[in-house]
Amino acid sequence: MKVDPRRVRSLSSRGPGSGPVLYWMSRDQRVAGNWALLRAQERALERQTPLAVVFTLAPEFMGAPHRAYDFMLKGLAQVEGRLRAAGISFHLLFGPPDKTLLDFAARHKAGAVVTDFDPLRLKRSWKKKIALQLPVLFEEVDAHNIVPAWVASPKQEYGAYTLRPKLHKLLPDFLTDFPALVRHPFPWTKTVEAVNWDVVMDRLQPDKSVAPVRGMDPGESAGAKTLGLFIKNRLSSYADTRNDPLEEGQSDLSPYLHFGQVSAQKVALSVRRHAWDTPSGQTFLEELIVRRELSDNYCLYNPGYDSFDGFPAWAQKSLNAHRQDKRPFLYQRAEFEKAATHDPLWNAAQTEMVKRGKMHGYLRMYWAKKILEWSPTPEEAQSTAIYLNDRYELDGRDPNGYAGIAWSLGGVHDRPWFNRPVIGSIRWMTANGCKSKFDTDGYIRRVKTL
Ligand code: FAD
Ligand code: FO1
Repeated sequence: MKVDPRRVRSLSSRGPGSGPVLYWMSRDQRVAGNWALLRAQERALERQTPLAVVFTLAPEFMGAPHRAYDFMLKGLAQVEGRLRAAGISFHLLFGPPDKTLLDFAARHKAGAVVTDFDPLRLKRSWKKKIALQLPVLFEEVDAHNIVPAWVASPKQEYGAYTLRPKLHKLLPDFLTDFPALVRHPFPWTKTVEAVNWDVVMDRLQPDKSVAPVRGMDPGESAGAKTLGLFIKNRLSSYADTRNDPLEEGQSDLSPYLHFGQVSAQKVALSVRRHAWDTPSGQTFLEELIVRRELSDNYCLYNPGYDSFDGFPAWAQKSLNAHRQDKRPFLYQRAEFEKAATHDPLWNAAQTEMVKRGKMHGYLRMYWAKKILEWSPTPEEAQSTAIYLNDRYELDGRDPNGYAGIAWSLGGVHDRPWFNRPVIGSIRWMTANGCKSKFDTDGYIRRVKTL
């Protein structure tokens, strides 16, 4: 079964050469259920050439600390082993891809380079530079979204309500099973020695002040296990428990989805098998498919996805009208980072993120909205929220984060609410509002035991 050509976008006008095919893996760091890998193998089989996977390791990737690299590198070590079992070599390159990937492709006279889609600015700039210099075919495959982002919509959507019908119409075409990756019949020219993963972390010298998390094992198999446990123990009550931080209601899949160690399409297929027409199944699929793919839509079509000018006009206008309002509290970034505000609930949420590497989804909204209220300007609030989110969340540096913060602070994918001091018509959340939803004291106590 061929990879649907609608999943593929060419990044330059050059045709394939006769050499081996490279899959430049970046966002979708897995072997199972990976359309970019399947497309690369398709190209290699039709040209009867070897196939290699290349990962370019960028130090200080968007400020990623030790916590993120630990999870990612352990996952990549598993990818290396699974690829070797399929007769596909794995190569880890250090440094900016517009150098290292081009050198590698030239040295091995690559005939084609396939890569995975990512709407983030850094990735697009990498690809732009490479497309100018790579002398052979260069194409990207959306292996992250179930409906390829550019197929779902040609423009930025107003909200879930406008994207949802477009996705649902296309799901029958795209929410399909995956063809199997075959054992590659054309071996890589010379033997490839295994990556020495211990050396890699030393060489990276990541910021050690944000330590690896406990309790979430990295990699494809741990991701698959997490999915299995979610389906078995939590899916059936997801609709009732997902917003209560004291219930273990969420799937805990976001780190695996962020690093591409689990395929969202495989998650959707297994949820559909078990609970398609239940309220919990529908609620979960709404989050996994509509909300998640709405974030990619936002980052793909709005160049200001991480800044004030990405907000809708009504929100910019309203926030501007309240710039002179007296803030009830004012904190510097360092005080937020140390969870040193007057609000025990906010401090608990910040502490959960720092210690556990994953703040509960419901509290992320409250947490971000309070940063807006207690910062001198909306711009400073947004940069503080992004800084803390990407420094401590294991699933940080992700379109979901930029869209989630823009929703919380700037009304993106939301609508105007009643006008209030400081935040204007941005949706308001309060500690009392949280109290009416869950046992906030119990949550604060629970976080203290972390
Ligand atoms: P579940 O409830 O089990 O959901 C399953 C999956 O559905 C998630 O992994 C995610 O892929 C998707 N999903 C769920 N809720 C959302 C949502 N609101 N928006 C987009 N996709 C969603 N998510 C990240 O992956 N990385 C981030 O850095 C991030 N930062 C956020 C910051 C703020 C201020 C807000 C409001 C939300 C943020 N989110 C982020 C979205 C959401 O909170 C997390 O995806 C979710 O809590 C992850 O936990 P889970 O996988 O157990 O969620
Ligand atoms: N992608 C890469 O191609 N090379 C990297 O060195 C790299 C490091 C990295 C560190 C932390 C992190 O959260 C993500 C990282 N990614 C890297 C990208 C990641 O796989 C995702 O593609 C984006 O962060 C989300 O779109």
